[in-house]
Amino acid sequence: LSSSALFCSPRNLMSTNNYIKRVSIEGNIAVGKSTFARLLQNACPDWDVIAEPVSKWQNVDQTPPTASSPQPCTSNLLEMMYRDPKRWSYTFQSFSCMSRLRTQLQPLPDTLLRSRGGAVRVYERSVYSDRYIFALNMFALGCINSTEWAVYQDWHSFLIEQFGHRVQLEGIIYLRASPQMCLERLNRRARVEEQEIELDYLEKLHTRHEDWLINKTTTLHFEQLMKVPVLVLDAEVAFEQNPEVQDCLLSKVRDFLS
Ligand code: DCP
Repeated sequence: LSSSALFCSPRNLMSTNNYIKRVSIEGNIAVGKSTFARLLQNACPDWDVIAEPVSKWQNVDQTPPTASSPQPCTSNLLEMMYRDPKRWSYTFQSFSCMSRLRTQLQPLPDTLLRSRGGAVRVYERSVYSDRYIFALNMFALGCINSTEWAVYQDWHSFLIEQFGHRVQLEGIIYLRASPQMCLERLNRRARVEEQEIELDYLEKLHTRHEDWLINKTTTLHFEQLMKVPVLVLDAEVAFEQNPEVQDCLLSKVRDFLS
């Protein structure tokens, strides 16, 4: 089977399932994906917006709580990855991708499944940005070695072959802003694990987004992914406190999905 045969057409899903339109929001670190996802959820309450499971990466359970030790023992894999990327990048990238897939595979609530015209499910990032933005970047930086990269690609391709049809994207919303703006927002939100991130790292991630979503020069291993339409939204302007900009962005998303 070629990988394209493994992606059944979303329209065909209607005969077995109700139709689900899935889109992912992509963009650099701190560009505003979560804010935009919340905005979509408020404007379209019958859409199923799935947040990125960052808190799971910050709290990896080591041991379950017991009667004698009721506090669960957790480790912060996000912090470990930024502190020692050579040691922890592969572990982080495997855990973040698995936990994302698990979250995104959750069944849609029945009420939403029955929405007229089909349900809309919005993902904050995808298993594709995990691979073609972050893991690939860590490999290029030498923080994931060639054996780890071969292993990563092997299980990632296998998972997409097995589950790709259940997280298949019908569209990608690319929130695009300069790396300088992302750095400003990153410093403003001050997530402790990210305090050492420099402009250079955000520039590399920006180039990876551009290569994948605009220039289309990234080598993708899933034929269907190459055909997914991309809506590019200008995220340089702050939209959080600006209802006019929000309305404009929302109408572009509605047009894109109609
Ligand atoms: N991350 C990573 N590798 C991945 C996915 C995420 O290294 N495969 C890191 C980058 C960030 C953190 O995890 O430090 C969360 O990344 P996102 O860009 O996905 O989410 P943000 O919360 O930064 O996005 P936004 O501020 O746009 O909502």
